[in-house]
Amino acid sequence: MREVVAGAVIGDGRLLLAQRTYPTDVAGLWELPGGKVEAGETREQALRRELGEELGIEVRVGRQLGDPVPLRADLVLVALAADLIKGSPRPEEHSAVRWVETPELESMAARGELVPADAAWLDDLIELLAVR
Ligand code: 523
Repeated sequence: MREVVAGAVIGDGRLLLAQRTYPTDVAGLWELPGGKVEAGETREQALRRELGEELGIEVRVGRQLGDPVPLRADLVLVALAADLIKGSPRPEEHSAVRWVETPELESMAARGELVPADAAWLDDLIELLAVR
């Protein structure tokens, strides 16, 4: 079983979303940025590496957010809360990034603009934003 780790990155009280470019079924939709955990890495190390490579940011990784979401028989997606500590996200592998507050997140979810797996965490994300 492989894991994909996704970061619920908070900066200035807002949540970071990144727009996917592939695969075609989710291209154009918005996700919590992250990627696959490599052999020998912890989830935290994988998330810090992916956010550095994809967006050029440094984060402090916190607790697991919500429940893991099965992607395929051999792949599961796990979200971790994180705080931006350094840098300003520049999309290297995404088409765009944006920082959102709860109302915008809710409208995006209602319009079906979130990657389906990530949409399962909507309530957890709203709760995370409420305590920041
Ligand atoms: N998701 C997903 N939500 C989400 C992420 C980061 C990933 O549903 N927030 C899915 C999309 C892909 C799979 O997880 O089906 C792998 O994510 P990807 O492509 O971001 O991971 P990489 O970059 O490590 O993997 P490859 O480029 O595919 O090697």
